[in-house]
Amino acid sequence: MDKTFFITTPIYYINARPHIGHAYTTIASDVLARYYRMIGKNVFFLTGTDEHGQKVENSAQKNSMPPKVFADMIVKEYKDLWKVLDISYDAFIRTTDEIHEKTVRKIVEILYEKGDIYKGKYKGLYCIACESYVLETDLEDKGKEICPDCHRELKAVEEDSYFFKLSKYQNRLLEFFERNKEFLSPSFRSKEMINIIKNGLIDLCITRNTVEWGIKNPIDEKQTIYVWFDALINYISAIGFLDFYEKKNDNFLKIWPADIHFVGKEIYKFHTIIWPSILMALGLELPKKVFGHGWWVFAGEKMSKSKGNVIDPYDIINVFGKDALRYFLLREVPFGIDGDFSMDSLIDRYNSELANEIGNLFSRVLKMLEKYSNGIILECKIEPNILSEKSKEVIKEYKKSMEKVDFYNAISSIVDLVKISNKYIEDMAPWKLAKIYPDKIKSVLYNLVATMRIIAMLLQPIMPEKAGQMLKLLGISGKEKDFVWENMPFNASIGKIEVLFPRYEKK
Ligand code: ME8
Repeated sequence: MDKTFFITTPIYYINARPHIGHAYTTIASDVLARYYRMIGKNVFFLTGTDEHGQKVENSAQKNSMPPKVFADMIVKEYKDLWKVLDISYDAFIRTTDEIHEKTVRKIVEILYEKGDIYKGKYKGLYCIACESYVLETDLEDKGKEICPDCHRELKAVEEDSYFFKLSKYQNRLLEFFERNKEFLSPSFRSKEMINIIKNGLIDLCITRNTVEWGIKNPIDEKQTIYVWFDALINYISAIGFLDFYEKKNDNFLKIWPADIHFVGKEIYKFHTIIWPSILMALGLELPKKVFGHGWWVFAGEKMSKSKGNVIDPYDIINVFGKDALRYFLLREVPFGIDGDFSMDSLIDRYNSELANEIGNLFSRVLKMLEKYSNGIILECKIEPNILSEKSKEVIKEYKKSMEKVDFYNAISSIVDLVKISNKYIEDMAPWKLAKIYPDKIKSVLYNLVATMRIIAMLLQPIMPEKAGQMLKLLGISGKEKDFVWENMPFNASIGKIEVLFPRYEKK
């Protein structure tokens, strides 16, 4: 049997509620998971939450809650949102899960025994808020000890710490990048990583002495493990690495390596330098791809919890519906680059494509079917025509785009097919045919309905609920997967006509 196609999202920090940015990555992962399931692959789709560290401890304190109780509350918000958005994950890993904690501790022990983790002394500057050590060379203003990320004052520290030998993997990593041009997408991001590696990697301090809320270091229980070292391991703790290591249970190898790690562009460095090095140290295969997508910005600034300029997904879902949100996020901007979020562009996209093109096509054709054939798809001779030809082209283009993780292009090709179908109605003018050639109208309506079945099918990963409703409207139940235009059955009886996407009038 084929290897399971393994898709992951980042595990999200739980210091605040999920916003559009988190929904974006998770929706993209879900669309790809649904696409691969639709074409018959076994898929394992993993998401989860990153729950340890100072930031979470601080947020919990502000809310007067113990960190785990606070975490449970935010995790529920994530799970509720994923349910509303129809996210079809197979597993949800929390870094506070026992299996995860055990796996992280085991990995620290394995690498310590191997000599890839060693005890040393860290002397330098530390940002408490970011939980990161800052090099003198990274200071923005050389005279001022201010964190380059959060701009808070840095603390000078000297303490016993444990280090992961990142430097040891530098050359192998460079070779890997050079041999695997597709590893980091979009490809323009690879150059930057290659330069970082070429400039030399220094060993990574993986323990913290001042952080309470975290996984204890098995070698020195007074310390906690650095959140990023803890978090990256989720990708294997969730799929049975421990059982594989301790009991030789090879279910793990049916899923690992990841086929794609979806991440935002601010964290692909962790995923393409630190994570592969940890995997090399463990003797495991490296992920096939890390996709570093762009950011949603708001009025030019990155949306973030700390800036307080975040868009609440429910504000959109409650007005336009979950599928419109799924569609918009992947349709508005090519996946690799940044996008400026605005309500005006959402409304324009919704009205012009969902209401006026897709919705209109369905309502016009269904009304004609009611009027001219009692709501039944009548038998007729099936002949190649512009719509069958265009459908075949679009199916090819769509598959190619999905496999390149180019959601924008995949959706554009569907929209093209919809536009051509609407134009076909104008050109054929069935209302005129009805009077002169009553037989010809059967084929025209069949051609339209067969194309609409393909449109609905292609939309299934993107708008699962609406696509299901479209198929029902065409009188076909169940999930269609065949992609054969001619497979639209005769005698299907259309459902009760409903408006798929009511037009939104700007207030
Ligand atoms: O970084 N636009 O968690 P996090 C697009 N726990 N995507 C955005 C976004 C925006 N404005 N804001 C957030 C962490 N995202 C770590 C990850 S993985 C082992 C550990 C998305 O809660 C995007 O995917 O800060 C980004 O990488 C992720 O949320 C960061 O989530």
